[in-house]
Amino acid sequence: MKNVLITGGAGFIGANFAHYIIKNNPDYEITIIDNLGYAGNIGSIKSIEDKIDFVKGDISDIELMDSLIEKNDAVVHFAAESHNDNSLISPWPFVQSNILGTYSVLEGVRKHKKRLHHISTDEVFGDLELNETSKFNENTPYNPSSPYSSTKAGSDHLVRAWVRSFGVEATISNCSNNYGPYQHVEKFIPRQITNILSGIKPKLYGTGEQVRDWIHVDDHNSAVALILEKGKIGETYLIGADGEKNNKDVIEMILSTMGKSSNDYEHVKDRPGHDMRYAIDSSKLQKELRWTPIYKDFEKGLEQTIDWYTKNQEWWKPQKDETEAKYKKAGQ
Ligand code: NAD
Ligand code: TDX
Repeated sequence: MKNVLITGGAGFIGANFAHYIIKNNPDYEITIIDNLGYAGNIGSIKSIEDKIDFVKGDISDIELMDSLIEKNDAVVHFAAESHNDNSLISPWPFVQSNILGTYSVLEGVRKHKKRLHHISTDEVFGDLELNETSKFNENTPYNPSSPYSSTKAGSDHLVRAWVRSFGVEATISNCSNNYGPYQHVEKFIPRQITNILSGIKPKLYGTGEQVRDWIHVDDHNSAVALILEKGKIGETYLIGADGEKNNKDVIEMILSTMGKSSNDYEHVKDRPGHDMRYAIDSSKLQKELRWTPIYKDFEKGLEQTIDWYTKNQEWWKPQKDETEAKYKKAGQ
């Protein structure tokens, strides 16, 4: 397998995946398709522009996807509307990109008999209680809470149906919360880092007791690359690195790492339907494919991420004012 089509490769995880593949699998030929919506940033793949083909287009364009998929051996499908808060204001783009877009990808791989790896989220399982120890695994029933997670759940079901009904050669992975370079400033960790760098107080939703299971984006992507090569067709793999932390602890860690007082933040309006806790049991991936994460120290990974946002202000500054204006309107 050599020619790989990455959907959503100008977004956070897809762009990091392209960088990862160019570094670790130099025999792959990469094509990226991205519609460069608000979350797509061509600057994220600028340093590898001579090593990839870039196509600006929409994944729900069936004819375009058909022609791109025909020319490639495999598709790694990252493209999606990805932000919960946006899905609570305007759900339609989520239905369009996440459901119709995935349908279009599936029809392309079905027609041309190509390999697909579909990227999904742990949010399809809903949430766990704060005071329980259980984690999500591959047998956890689907129970999504938000328009975002329900459209991702819908896309997973489409993939499974295309595998069973049409013999499409696909795998699925569901990962926990990613952090690292090139993440849009609307997301929790980059929002707080760039707030501090802009002289704005970090914003914590509600009490901040909600728990997220943090994983460095390179660990997510090493797992995706492994599943693409060695994953069993039709299987789902959960990706996580035992990184549970509550939001209050993370915001305090960011403040103190950046030399500020750890209580120098504001509580703002909580997210409606806010999921309480996510936690991944990734033992299937670790045992069957021998995957292991590298970034085991969250504080160190966070320091590197803070350093990246400090040194790459020209990458995020153009999006900052618009993003904060949107949050201000929502009381957050
Ligand atoms: P992102 O919003 O940063 O990137 C998504 C990219 O897809 C953007 O570049 C956007 O322009 C593109 N895109 C969206 N709709 C498109 C369309 N119709 N046609 C073409 N391009 C389109 O999101 P991300 O955080 O990089 O997430 C990537 C994938 O990983 C998503 O499928 C998401 O559900 C999944 N995921 C994300 C996380 C996380 O913590 N960020 C965790 C688990 C799974
Ligand atoms: O300013 C903020 N303050 C705050 O307290 C923001 C933006 C968020 N939060 C809280 C909400 C969540 O509990 O931080 C937590 C993380 O928020 P997000 O970064 O919006 O991530 P989340 O909603 O958990 O979803 C993320 O992980 C799973 C990604 O955005 C999804 O694409 C992925 O599927």
